[in-house]
Amino acid sequence: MKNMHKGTRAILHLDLDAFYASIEQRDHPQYRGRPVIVGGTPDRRGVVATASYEARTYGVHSAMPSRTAQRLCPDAIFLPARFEVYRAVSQQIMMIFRQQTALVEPLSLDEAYLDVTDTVHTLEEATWLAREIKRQIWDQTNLTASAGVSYCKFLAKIASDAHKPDGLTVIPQEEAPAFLEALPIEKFFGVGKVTAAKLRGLGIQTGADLKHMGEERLRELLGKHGGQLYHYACGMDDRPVEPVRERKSVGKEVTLEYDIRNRGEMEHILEQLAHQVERRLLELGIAGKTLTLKVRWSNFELVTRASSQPQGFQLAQEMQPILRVLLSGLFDEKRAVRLLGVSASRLISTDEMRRARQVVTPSLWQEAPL
Ligand code: DCP
Ligand code: MG
Repeated sequence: MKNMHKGTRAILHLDLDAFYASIEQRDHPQYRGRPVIVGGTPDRRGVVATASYEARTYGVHSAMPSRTAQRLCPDAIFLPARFEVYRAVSQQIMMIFRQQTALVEPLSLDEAYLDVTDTVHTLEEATWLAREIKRQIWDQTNLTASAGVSYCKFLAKIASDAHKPDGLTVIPQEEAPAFLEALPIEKFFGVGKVTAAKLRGLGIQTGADLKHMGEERLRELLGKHGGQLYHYACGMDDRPVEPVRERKSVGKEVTLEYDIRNRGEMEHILEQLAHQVERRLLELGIAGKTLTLKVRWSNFELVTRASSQPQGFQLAQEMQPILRVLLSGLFDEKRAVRLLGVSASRLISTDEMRRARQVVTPSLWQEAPL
């Protein structure tokens, strides 16, 4: 195989398969080969964090209400998440990545980009390296990962998703145009349900359609993101792999499909956002001391309101009452909202939070006879 062109990068994307569920099957052999769902229980309005591949054949997937999952797959085994274990495995795999290159950008506990341009000479070598990393993950953790190899982040990520589980997919630069032309728009980075529906409404189904539409029209339609999408459709993505920086906040926000005025609806959306923030906090083993609500009104004006919680917060149920108070400070029945966001900042570790919450039991109480 010929050497890579000067200036061409070699990017790997690695993503573990059914991460939480695979760890549960690894640690509980009696669940292997069976449909396992990690997440909230069906009776308590829980949601699915992830499902084993056995459960996925029934249509179960992440973020689905657990009750729906149980209906689809009555034999499913529901297990609570063990974040401490998942975090420890995550540290193991990130260590494997960092042995190969310092340019590791984790995206979540089980997923990272690696820039191995300086480690390999050819795409073929990059592929061997990906195989070697998969082998090391298996040897050290007994878990499988899927890998994608390409010349940019966007394609490396799509490649790792192409043949899950335990896949290894390479998209060389010369094959990228044909691959992208056939790619459904939903697979493009940043295209969610709303954008996809909008594009499909205009008859745009694939990367080829995006390309034909041209940069200008896409920009008119989707703003700055439209321009980015056009570049992706042309196989251009020069975003660098960025090793982690210190995290200052954990937040989630959503631009609504339609502007809303209804307070109940806003509270419902904030509840969902709080759950997503909770998940990230639990994954990272941290808590917040400041909770911020962000609102963008329909005229694009942006406002935030924050509340300080000295004992720290981590769970959605702890955030919800605070968010309701923050919302009532902003709510205006005459104004419509187009974006809502929730974020946690002034981050502390779970241990620090526990210590801050510890109430010293008076010794008198302990010694008092029953
Ligand atoms: N996760 C979650 N809630 C979601 C999505 C994911 O709690 N809505 C958690 C559980 C997953 C882990 O994050 O195990 C990693 O997410 P992935 O999207 O990589 O999904 P999986 O690793 O479970 O499956 P896949 O094989 O598709 O990567
Ligand atoms: Mg995964």
